[in-house]
Amino acid sequence: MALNLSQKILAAHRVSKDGNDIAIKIDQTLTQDATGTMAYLQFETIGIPRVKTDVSVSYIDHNTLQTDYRNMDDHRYLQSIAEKYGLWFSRSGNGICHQVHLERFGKPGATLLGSDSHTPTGGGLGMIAIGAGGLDVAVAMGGGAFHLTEPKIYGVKLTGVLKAGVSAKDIILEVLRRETVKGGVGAIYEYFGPAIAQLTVPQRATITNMGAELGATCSIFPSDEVTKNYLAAMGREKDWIALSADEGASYDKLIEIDLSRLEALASQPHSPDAVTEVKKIKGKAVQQVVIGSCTNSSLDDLSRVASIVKGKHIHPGVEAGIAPGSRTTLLLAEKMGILGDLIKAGFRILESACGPCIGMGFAPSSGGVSLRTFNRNFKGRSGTPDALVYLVSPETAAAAAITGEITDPTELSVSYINQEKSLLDGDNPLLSSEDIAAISSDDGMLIAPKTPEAAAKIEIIRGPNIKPCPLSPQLKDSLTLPVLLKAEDNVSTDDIMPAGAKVLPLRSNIPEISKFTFERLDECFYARAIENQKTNPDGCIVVGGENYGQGSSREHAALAPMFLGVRAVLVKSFARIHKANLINYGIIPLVFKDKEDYENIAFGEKLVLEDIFESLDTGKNFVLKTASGKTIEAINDLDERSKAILKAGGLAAYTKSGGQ
Ligand code: MIC
Ligand code: SF4
Repeated sequence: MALNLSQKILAAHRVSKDGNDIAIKIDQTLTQDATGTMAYLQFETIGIPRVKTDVSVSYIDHNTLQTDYRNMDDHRYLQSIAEKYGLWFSRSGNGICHQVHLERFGKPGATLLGSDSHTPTGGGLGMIAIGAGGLDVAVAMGGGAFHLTEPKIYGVKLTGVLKAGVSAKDIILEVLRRETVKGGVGAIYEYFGPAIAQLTVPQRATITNMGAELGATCSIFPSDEVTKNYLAAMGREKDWIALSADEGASYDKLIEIDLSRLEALASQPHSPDAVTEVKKIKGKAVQQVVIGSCTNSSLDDLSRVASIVKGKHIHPGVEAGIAPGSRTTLLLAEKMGILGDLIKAGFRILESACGPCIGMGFAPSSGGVSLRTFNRNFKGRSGTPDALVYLVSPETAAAAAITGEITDPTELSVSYINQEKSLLDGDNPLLSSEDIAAISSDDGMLIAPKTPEAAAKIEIIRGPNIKPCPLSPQLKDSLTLPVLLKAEDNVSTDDIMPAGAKVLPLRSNIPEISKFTFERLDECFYARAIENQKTNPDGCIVVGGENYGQGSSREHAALAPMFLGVRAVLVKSFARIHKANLINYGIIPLVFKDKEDYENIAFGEKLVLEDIFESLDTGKNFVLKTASGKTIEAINDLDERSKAILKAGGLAAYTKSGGQ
């Protein structure tokens, strides 16, 4: 049978299948510092002396503001963990995890599990790269398989040729426009077609990265000559293999995009799928432009910006910043001379880290319009609650930086250095093969795994802010749960547990961070939950709409509610990673059988969830009784392993008792 590429890689890694639940072997893992501390605290409790993967990397890229001791305490903890347990350690300053992983470790045909939702960036190299909660990554580091619902595979056929000023970001924005932020739940997007040859690996990675915003399991490109040349430029040609779908392979759905007809696009506030053509919103005054994030911070991106701004100055009404994705990118940009062009134009050069993307500085002015090349524009994520954040390509961002208003880059007359070919192919007059080789082979900011003998002598360094992970409660057969929050559709994990400069330093301290739970939706939630714990030992329930828990993989969005007594979440539909995180921490994910029932539930009323064990044992739907005696049915679509995890009181307890 002809297989598509995703099916081939999944089949080569499958270790078991139970109905719709498949388990795959994980070759590589990555963590970043904001999710890493919890992942390694969990890993330590599993009690394995050394990671069992081919490659596991711990990156420092999120918490680099260091306004007090806490961030660096986390870094030191993570470095000592890497040294003790056989991991690579990417030091702060080396770059954003996904960009560095692409450059230094990603491998066609391999599987990668990362405790960050944008791990699918690796799909640009032909990997099955999936984002997950830290606990799932801890289990994978210990050699455990990763369990997921067997995904549907959607084919995306790219034809035609991009016009000048339109690029990879516009392709993924077009997919988002058609598919929406929940269109990809349970699916892999597999790109193919004649037009992929014109997309470099970093451009492909822009597309696979932002597939996370579709809710997708991951996205993938074939591994071809373009991939080979990229890996060769990174000094890693030996990691290359050719990979593509078989002739005649089929897909669960086919999407076709003619790149010749694609226009410059923008996601409007406050959702990545609120996509429109830039020309329809042009002329709007812009106060801020930021280029960077794991989506658009490659050398390709920087060079397109430089092509537009060279010899000009940032408009007086605009503040502009640029955060190159990695130290390698920064050094290559410097060698090519484009860094100078950006500095001369007036860009503030930010460090190679997540920075403004996760609200670590560079917050826009109040009510300000900020054009960003990032992947998420949820309300408040930038650090300014009423800012209007648009997600755009580097070309659209650069055009606005110069004109001071939203400007269609296709209307500018610009000669791009890299419209049709890679900057890294050795044919680039501004960058020789020798320069590329010298810069990309400098791994000075990566610390290699220690030998087992050296590792045995390492002491783990724990600062005062690093607190143990709280345990999930034991499950009861019947729970009486007041509705402490009734939320709308598309609640993001930023809404459940915000990030930003104030909250991120608390990622290793659940009691402290829990004070911010649901803060953006309801400032009183924490106080109410604490009060409820005094009178309702069973805990409480949260009710929500469609696509609940979209966005980040942060398990703090499950852990902190768990700590505050949330025992079940009842919604119209869930985002994949968040649902898995809830189960991992023993919170029951419930989905309305009849969505109309959402209207029948009042904030504050008590719902009684009955016969929980019977539902978990037999698979029958869950039943909740309202205060007025009405019955609400919730779908029980849990696979056998998820049921067992809930019964055990969470994944940690399940794993410790020998569960696979
Ligand atoms: C994000 O982009 O929201 C983050 C910060 O990278 C998160 C991870 C986290 O919350 O630490 C993600 O995407 O998973
Ligand atoms: Fe970092 Fe932003 Fe990428 Fe998340 S989306 S990994 S915060 S750059």
